[in-house]
Amino acid sequence: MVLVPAETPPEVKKSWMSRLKAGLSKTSTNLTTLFVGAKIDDELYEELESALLMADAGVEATEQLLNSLKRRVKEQKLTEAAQVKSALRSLMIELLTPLQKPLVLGREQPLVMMIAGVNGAGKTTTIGKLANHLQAHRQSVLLAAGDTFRAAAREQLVAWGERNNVTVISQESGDPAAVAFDAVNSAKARKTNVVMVDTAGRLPTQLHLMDELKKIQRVIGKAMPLAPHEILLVIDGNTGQNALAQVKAFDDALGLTGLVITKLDGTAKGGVLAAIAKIRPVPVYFIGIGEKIEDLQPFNAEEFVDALLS
Ligand SMILES: Nc1nc2c(ncn2[C@@H]2O[C@H](COP(=O)(O)OP(=O)(O)OP(=O)(O)O)[C@@H](O)[C@H]2O)c(=O)[nH]1
Ligand SMILES: [Mg+2]
Repeated sequence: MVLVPAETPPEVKKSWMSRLKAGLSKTSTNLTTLFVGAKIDDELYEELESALLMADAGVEATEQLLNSLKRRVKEQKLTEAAQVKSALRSLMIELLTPLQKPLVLGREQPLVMMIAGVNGAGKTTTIGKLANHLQAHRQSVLLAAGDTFRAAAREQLVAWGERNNVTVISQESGDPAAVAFDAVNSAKARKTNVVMVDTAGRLPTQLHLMDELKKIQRVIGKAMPLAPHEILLVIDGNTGQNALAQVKAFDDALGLTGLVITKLDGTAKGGVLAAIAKIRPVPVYFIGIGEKIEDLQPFNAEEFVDALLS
């Protein structure tokens, strides 16, 4: 069983798309106005290069897109700026499509997911939204409050648990690895489908905290061999080029299986997905487009590019 975006009612989807478009509107204005009434010349390519770099697409992805675009314009003998824009659309979809991968459910019981990321990226909120999403797909859910540093963090997860009517395993002042261990064992006993382990925010440069994450991962494996099955990194979509550094660092430490990009409803630039696709293509399972429980949507490359280029 997989998570299928097709089950989303059309009116909900429309509001998602408009929020995503609004969030990415600055980038999309930069990327689209340069084509208006333009001639296909060096100036057009230079403006496009600047717009892509400003959108945080990074040097490598920008270069690849420009080179492929020039080649395509030549091969297909394109003469109108609008045709070039549409060729860019196809190339961007090609670049981002490898990131589009569904989260496959039901392959383990319980399916154990560990959620990591820097401070304030949206980990706990994403877990709350995901709990709702998974329940809509008839999965029972258990949450582990692995952010044991702050009482407020625990309470925040408990509140999401109450909103979703889901049990939260927590300890007053426990070791996060022990909380995760208990949660997995409890899910095994209760035959729960999915366990999500929340973790405290940390910078990849805080080596002792990265070691702590590795310990949580290792200890989960003691409760259930081959778990955690999913290791998700949550990234704030407004982070810019540093998002790529985060993906690399957390992937090197933990072996990421997926990403969630949050806050794309804000003032995110969006281009960083191109940089991720080019340099470290970890699948993007979901994007966050708001603070509410329903504001999570599976990543779709074509929809995303259309939000960027329309
Ligand atoms: N607009 C918007 N806000 C979001 C989104 N996701 C999360 N937030 C907000 O971002 C803030 C931080 O979210 P948290 O879920 O607490 O982030 P966290 O990664 O758990 O933070 P720490 O545990 O402190 O590291 C909260 O105010 C959330 O409501 C989103 O997709 N859009
Ligand atoms: Mg949190």
